[in-house]
Amino acid sequence: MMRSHPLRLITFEGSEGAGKSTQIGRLAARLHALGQPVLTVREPGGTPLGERLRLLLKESSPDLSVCPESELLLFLAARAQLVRETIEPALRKGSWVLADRFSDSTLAYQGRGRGFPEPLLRSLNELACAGLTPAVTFVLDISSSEGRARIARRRGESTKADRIEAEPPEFFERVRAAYLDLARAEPDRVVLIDAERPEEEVAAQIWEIVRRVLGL
Ligand code: T5A
Repeated sequence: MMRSHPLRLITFEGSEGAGKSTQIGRLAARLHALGQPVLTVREPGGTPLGERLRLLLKESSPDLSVCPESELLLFLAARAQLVRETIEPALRKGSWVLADRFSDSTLAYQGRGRGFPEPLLRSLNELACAGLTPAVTFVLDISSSEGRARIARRRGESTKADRIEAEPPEFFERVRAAYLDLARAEPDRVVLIDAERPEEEVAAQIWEIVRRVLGL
């Protein structure tokens, strides 16, 4: 299989409400302003199959039971489709790809959150990602209480938490710890960002790193 250019894939990770979508929007705008082609994608989602799987994965309903094994495989199915249908073709055309979650979400949520062993998840990720590794991964770090408060403010009173948001606080503490460990274990790729600061400050730090690491 033809390998895509690995250097233009940037992923954003972190707990709910950390500000990933917000920062992706800002970085995409900065790259656009420089005349750079940019594609933004989200996981699960980003393809017709992925968006349908997203609905199933987020639905919180007593009629729909999702065991941890099904959950894991559905996230991976969405990723496999996204890589082949969207990310690889965009990278081949020379576009930047900014991904709202990618393989590290599986390590954090299904690994530390649900308890699946890391070697298993790494080999499933290898299959789903066709060997693609992000050039840089920003982990937006936020306390689970602040992240949840942001989501609650955004959601308002009208809609209820989705299936994963409804997990107890300890689940999100484990997810956060997994991301911190990942940043320690892979410092050349994973950059930890304090996401409790104002949006503009976070964006400025990310932009500095993108410029420096990726040579813009
Ligand atoms: N999942 C996903 C897995 O379990 N395994 C996997 O392999 C994958 C891929 C996805 C769910 O799936 C799970 C993880 C998730 O539970 P999602 O709806 O895509 O669900 O949810 P998230 O990715 O968590 O995204 P969120 O929309 O919840 O959060 P974001 O994108 O991090 O935050 P954002 O930018 O929308 O901001 C949230 C609010 O905070 C404000 C924003 O304006 C917004 O209102 N905000 C700030 N406020 C103050 N200061 C700042 N610096 C702010 N930045 C943003």
